[in-house]
Amino acid sequence: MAIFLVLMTVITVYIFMAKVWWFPPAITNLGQEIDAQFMRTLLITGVVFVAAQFGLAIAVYRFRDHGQKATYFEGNNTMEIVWTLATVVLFVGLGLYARNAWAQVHFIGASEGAIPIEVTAQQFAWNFRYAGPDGKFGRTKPELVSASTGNPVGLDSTDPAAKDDIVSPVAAVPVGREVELILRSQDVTHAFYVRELRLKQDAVPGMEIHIHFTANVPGDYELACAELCGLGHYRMHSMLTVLSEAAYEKWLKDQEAANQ
Ligand SMILES: [Cu+2]
Repeated sequence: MAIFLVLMTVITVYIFMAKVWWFPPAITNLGQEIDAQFMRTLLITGVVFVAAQFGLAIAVYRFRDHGQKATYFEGNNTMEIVWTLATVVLFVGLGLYARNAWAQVHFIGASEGAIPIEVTAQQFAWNFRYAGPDGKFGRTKPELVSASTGNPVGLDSTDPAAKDDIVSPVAAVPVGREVELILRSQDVTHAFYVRELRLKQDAVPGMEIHIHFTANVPGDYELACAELCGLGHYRMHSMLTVLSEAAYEKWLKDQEAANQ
């Protein structure tokens, strides 16, 4: 048993240190902050884990059966207080360390110049709406929603502001610019999740939920639905493409032309 404990601990530590199964690199400053917090947490819990498992292995070996009589004692109040307090200090301390990253996502809104993109989730697809040249989202009506006739978000064509709105099944954003997502759902709860953004947020029917990010590295990143939302959940995914400013402008123009 002692040998098993030591082996299990060494293998576990190796898997984490060698990053055998690891997440892809973060592409936002916030993502890097979250990773730093993750590493802090992992380091502290890792030290506690190794100490606890080795301690257990030593106890198992030292107090193995020599035919001696077992004795009983009532516990140790000082030890109880010490490890409870140590746990409280660690938890609160890590929480305080992370408050800045948490606040950036949940308490601080997007800045003035952020590009708004409306994200509509439905079983089992994503749609992204851009406001178009007028910078205004046009009216939508639930009764006009019809994916099969090419109107997945229910754009109302009688509203002039809706005419230039761009709807796309994939998302493109310019590198280094802040983007504000407005998350909506047409049916059940879905979740927007892009690993490289380190951002996961539910889309809830009847709510508009705002999140924001600034992607720093161009590339294609998979967007997966992270909420079990029905039988087709496994295939509910899309792509987030981070483009240079010029390529982004061109992409928008192409979408406009395609939407005409
Ligand atoms: Cu979903």
